[in-house]
Amino acid sequence: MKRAILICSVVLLCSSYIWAQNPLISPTPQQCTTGERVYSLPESFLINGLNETDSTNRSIAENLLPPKSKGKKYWRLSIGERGDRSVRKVANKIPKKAEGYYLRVKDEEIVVAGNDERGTLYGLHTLQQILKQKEIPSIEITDYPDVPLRGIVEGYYGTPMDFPTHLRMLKYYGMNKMNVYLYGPKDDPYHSSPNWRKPYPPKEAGEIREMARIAKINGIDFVWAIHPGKDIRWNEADRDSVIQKFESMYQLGVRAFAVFFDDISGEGAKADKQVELLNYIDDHFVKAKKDVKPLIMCPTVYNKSWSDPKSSYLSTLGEKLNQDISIMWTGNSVICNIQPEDMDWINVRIKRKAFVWWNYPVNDYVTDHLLLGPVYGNSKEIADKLSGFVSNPMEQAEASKIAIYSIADYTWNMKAFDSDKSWNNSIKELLSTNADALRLFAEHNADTGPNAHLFSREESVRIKPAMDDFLNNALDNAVSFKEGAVLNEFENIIVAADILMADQENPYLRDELMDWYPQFKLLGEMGVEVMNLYKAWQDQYQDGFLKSYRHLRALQYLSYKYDQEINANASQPGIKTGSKVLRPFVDKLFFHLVNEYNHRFGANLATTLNYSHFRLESDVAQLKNLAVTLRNENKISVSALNEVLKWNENGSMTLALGKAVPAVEFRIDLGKTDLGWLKLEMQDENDSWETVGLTQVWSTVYRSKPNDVKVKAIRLSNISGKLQECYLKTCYLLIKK
Ligand code: LOG
Repeated sequence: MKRAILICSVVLLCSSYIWAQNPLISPTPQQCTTGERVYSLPESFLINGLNETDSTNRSIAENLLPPKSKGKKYWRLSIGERGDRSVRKVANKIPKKAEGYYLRVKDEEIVVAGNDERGTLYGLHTLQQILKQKEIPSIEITDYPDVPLRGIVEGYYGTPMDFPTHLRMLKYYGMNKMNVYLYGPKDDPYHSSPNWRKPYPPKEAGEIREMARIAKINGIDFVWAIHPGKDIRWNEADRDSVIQKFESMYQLGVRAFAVFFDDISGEGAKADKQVELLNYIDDHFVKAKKDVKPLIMCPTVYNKSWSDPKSSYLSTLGEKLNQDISIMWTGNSVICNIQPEDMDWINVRIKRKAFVWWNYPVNDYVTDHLLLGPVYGNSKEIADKLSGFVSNPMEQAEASKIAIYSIADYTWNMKAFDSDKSWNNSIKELLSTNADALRLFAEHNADTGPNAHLFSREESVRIKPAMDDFLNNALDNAVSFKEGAVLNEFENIIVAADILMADQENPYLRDELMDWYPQFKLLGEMGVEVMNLYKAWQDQYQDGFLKSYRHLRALQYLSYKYDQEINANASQPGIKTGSKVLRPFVDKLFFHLVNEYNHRFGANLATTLNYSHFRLESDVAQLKNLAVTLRNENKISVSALNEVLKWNENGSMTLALGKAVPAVEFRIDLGKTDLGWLKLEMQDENDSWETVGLTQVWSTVYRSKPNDVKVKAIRLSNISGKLQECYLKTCYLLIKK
């Protein structure tokens, strides 16, 4: 206890002092003390120990400052690992922890002493951060990670990051002291079906080789993952196909491997067969190679909500899978936060510490939203209950850095993790000159919107109380309640959007988010105008009211069109910003004021904002919360599902259209050609239901053409009398414009 208090206080001391100096060390060190003395930066280093450390550390150390030369003020820098002569004098201070290091700045001399090579690398990364200031304090840091494997699983559906982005991101992971990167983009055809058996073509092979090399020099294990379960046959030929593919990756320099069995059903999902294959790979490839890291697998049942108490899937893995193979786990559901008891639940079953695959900030299930808010929700007491913790990012790589920075911080030093502070720092790091603009954008682009996983994030937390107060009080014609703060927020949004669109500091971020900023600006403009509408109402200024009203209608339409046209090919198309607090605020205030106006003046101004009257109803758990959108004014789409859809016996899904609409064509792709179990019915204008045959077939897409009949609803039901496993790849109804 006494020790804990002591450590706490030194951390505080360090951070407050460091705050004054502006140096920022992230991830947060375990222990850090600063002394009274402050030095101005030396001009050069005389390095001691270069011959003993590895080539990566050597080149980082040599590039910190120019070498000692005539007329240049120099300091001595000693680097090395436990046991090296160069760091002998601090040998007893080096933490006996994997990847730990000790760093000291004292009397114009710096020592960086790692417990191992990677520890030294991390010490050098910390030193790089310290050297960013003009003046540095005397400092003593004892540091090591909480979680053994920390990093990224690029495992999302959608466009994989491109080659230059991969290289840039690998450096970022390394600088944040992450040590593992799992390569498994679902839409790389050589990772999954159809081409997992084939070697990469020369260009892609060259890129993987380079990625593995860059990962290595950044202290990261590059793990290449295969996803064979969609069409694997449990025979020797396919077993050898996996080994051969791994061998071809080994030839490219890959020294760590994973096998993912997520989002599959049928033959590939059998636990004993998976175990047999994995143990074979482990015994005949991984262990035989000597220089390959322990194998990692992602199970088919990768979260608790899918685990059937009657199934032996998880216990088979626990009992039969070689002990050195890691098992991944997303938590209680596909997308969720993790508590200690959740880890206990899985760990006893799989008889090892689970390797957490955290599905954040990934947005492949809500591609019309960005998840840029603070990282929060996971327990700070799970470090010793897991073997690894990796984050699945968004397709927007640069923007994902906001979350990645904090996940690196969290996994390094859980107890000290401060979500808001880490989030603020990540933003400054990503865009220093325009950090305020980016922070504003990020705080209003954090939530997922409605989704099948029922995952949500806080959004617009700072301004929400003022907006709630406004709606609760100002509408009763009382005082103009905190109007200033709300108006100011919208004005700032317009400015921030312009600044971000014109940003020159981080072109990667600007280009990636370029489609989002105009929508954000429109929202700011709507906000300002709805406040004008409110003022005109207060002042009983009818002309002003009508002018604002017309402008608002135009802005609403532009925002709607924008959402319809941009990001149109994504699985959940469109661009939403400020969807949790800001937009509902604008809509509610607009609706209220226009209604009041109509009431008082007997007018008939339109208040409808929601262009879509469509609803999805279902007793199938995975379907009931899927979003429905209207595209191009004639296509009513249900968002796709990535995972396997378990359509229960007698379960049905109804697309209710709100009124009778002239239907042209209905298409559904369930990833299967055998759809005898599915009944399609349509409800006509008179509310009667008629069964329609799913007849016309091409590829796996089914189509029914009801000759422009007017339909009020479409219902699909499982009539097979048993559970059906399929996907939901496409589902839409075309109507006449
Ligand atoms: C997939 C993953 C996807 C994520 C979020 C796992 C293990 N697999 O539902 O590829 O990015 O959820 O949509 C998944 O999470 N399936």
